[in-house]
Amino acid sequence: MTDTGIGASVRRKEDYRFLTGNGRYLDDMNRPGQAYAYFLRSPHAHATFTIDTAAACKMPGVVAVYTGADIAESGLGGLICGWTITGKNGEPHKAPAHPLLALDTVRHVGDTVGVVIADTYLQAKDAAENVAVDYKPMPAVTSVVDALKKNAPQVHADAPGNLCYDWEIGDKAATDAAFEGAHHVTKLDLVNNRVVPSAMEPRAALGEYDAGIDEIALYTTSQNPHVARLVISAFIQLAPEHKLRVISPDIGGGFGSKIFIYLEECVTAWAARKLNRPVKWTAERSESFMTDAHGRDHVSQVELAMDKDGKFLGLRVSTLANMGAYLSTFATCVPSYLYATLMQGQYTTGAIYCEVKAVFTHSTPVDAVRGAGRPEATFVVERVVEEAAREMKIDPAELRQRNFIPADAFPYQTQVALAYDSGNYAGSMDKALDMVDYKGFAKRRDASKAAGKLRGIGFSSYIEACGIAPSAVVGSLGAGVGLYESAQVRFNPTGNVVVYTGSHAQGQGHETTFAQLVSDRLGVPIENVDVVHGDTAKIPFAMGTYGSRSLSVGGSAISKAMDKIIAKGKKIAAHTLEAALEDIEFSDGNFTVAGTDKSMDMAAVAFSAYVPHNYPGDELEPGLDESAFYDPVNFTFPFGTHICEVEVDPETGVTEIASWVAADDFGNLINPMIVEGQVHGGIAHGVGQALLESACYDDTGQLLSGSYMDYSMPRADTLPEMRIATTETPCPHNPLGVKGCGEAGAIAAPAAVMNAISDAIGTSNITMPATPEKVWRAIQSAR
Ligand code: MCN
Repeated sequence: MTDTGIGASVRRKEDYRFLTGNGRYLDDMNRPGQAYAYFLRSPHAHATFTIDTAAACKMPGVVAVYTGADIAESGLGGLICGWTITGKNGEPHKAPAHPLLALDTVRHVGDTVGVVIADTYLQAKDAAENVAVDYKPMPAVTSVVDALKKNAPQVHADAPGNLCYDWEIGDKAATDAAFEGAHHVTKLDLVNNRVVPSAMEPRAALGEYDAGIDEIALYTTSQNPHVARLVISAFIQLAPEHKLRVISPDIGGGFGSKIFIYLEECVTAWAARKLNRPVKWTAERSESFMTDAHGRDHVSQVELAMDKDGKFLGLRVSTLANMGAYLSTFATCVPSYLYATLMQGQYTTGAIYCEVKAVFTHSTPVDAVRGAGRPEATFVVERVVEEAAREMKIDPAELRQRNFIPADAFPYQTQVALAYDSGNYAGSMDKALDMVDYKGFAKRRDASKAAGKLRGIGFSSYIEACGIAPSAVVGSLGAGVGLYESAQVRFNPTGNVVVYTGSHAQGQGHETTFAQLVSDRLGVPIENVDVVHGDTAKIPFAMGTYGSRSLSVGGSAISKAMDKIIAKGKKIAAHTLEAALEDIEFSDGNFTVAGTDKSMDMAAVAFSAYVPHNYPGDELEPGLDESAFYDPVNFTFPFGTHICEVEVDPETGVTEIASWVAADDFGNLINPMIVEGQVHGGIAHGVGQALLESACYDDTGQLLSGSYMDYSMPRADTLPEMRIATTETPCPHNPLGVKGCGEAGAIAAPAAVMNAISDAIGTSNITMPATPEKVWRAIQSAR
């Protein structure tokens, strides 16, 4: 290992730019003559409306005011969901229309009824006050449970009973049979609270039209610019597709919320062309709360059947999942294939059945937020396992150990479609137990007790399927597109390298880790490797970043492109050194004729590639610039055990996280420091959900926690020092042997926190977020 190669904790190359205020964020970008868009949002969760824009159009600086009728007149399509779920009845999910601007009915607070475009943002905002919208409010429903009740307000006429789909996975008969023979069954009712993604940078879009060539450049905060290009060009009827260039500059956090196609970017691009003038929009924070896709929001019942030794015989899960008012781009797959397929957990459970009803409500659309389905699955499995341990009076670590899939059982076909690639679950548990000093816990509990506090310990042994890709697999599960990744590795004549990657970072450090891959393999100094992402005019068609896929899929595409660079380099070296191709060996950045001291380094090969004098025609083209597309055969399956210790004050219900240890397995690590940072961020995310965060609606559908005055985020002092270790079980099917790490903490953490609180207060009857009030009440009810 070099000090900049694979496995080195290289400092992040991009941080100089970020820390010196030179990041290129969208709101800092301006185009000559640009106008500003202000979107008019519904204050009601459910209403019919009429709209009159005449007065607003006459306001100072106003360039145009558009409504749903204008959009419909232009023949623009609505937003679509790209993943089809086939229900128990054999029919596809219900997909009601989602117009870019509402036509005559609004279905959630923040639903968009019009857009004002003016010379300045304040003029647009002022004019919006003069758009006369006559709302006729109607009853609304925001809870999944209520939405399924008879006579509940209906969100869409073409989704009767508010049901989007009723779907199942697993063997129901075998699972029922397992329960019949069980010694003990543990049951839990669980709520997975709705969260707001809260990226530091709000969403933004800036459309610029070039009438001379009929092209739109759309700057937008997208995690996947090519998917945005494909979909938005179709929505706004700009053909051919490449007439839309999507540029997604530095992104200040996404956490999933910037994967989706949103109406604002479509309308901004469309209006820029219609007006032949750049149009810019940046969300205000309250708009982010109302319109960024939310996450989670499940209500579940789970039952675990065991034999007398605590062996897991069967798991039965029934979940209601909130879709919100409209289907966001990937909403349908989150509570189905990204959720129920993880119900095997790390265990050999013999039979599993999970059914999911996806439900429309008058609330903000729900889609993927960091973890997307997998935190919800881990929460279900790990909460019920911990409760089972308590009921069976078996130590929770021991109960897990009795049920772990053994290390020699991989690849392991689960009961719920997935085949785990590799793992050593007992190994990560052992490491975590060592770190936490499990034996010393009783002493620590006593010490807390002496100080008037309740101490608890909670485990979360999570598994996730990430590296979301295999095109064949996701296609067979209903995805509208394949999910591969692309890369181009381009040498310049002077021996430095530009990597064009289809992955796109929102803070994950790709410019460093991807450069490490190149430096390590091709022997180019890391400072001579630049990584370019986020511009459809520069990078090959690609699928972007989500599902912790960038290293395992995007990095593997880079690896494949480097294979081609080396193969080409060998040809150049063979020609230049007048040797047979099969005699050329490549290592440490040098091409050497085997058994001789004749060699050329990478820089010399690159220079030769661009200044050839006598390359033999068809056999050897000039240039050293190779592309690759990589489509893996399977997901990757990171795993680990997190152990959280809490201290609860029984007088106030305040929970303090006393310690956190984690033993994670992400296969081979490219940059351990970046990985650790990702795990820290993920844990903070999950702790936020467990202790603080909740998107709450009142009975009329108002988002009560619609600002940071009411929506509480974790801060540095919410978190303890986190001790993170890794085991390394390489992924067997990608060339780097890596697994994703970007979501692991958020997946593991909620269950660990809630298990620790339950242990401390002696009851599982507590829901997230475990606010002091709820904890205090749970303590009183358990007395
Ligand atoms: N890495 C590594 N070795 C490994 C695995 C990963 O060195 N074995 C490095 C990668 O090269 C990359 C980083 O760790 O620099 C994360 O890699 P990966 O797990 O492939 O995840 P992605 O880069 O695809 O990022 C997506 C993931 C997701 S899905 C969310 S949501 C998320 C997250 O990452 N959102 C984030 N981390 C985030 N971090 C920040 N700062 N901001 C967000 O919005």
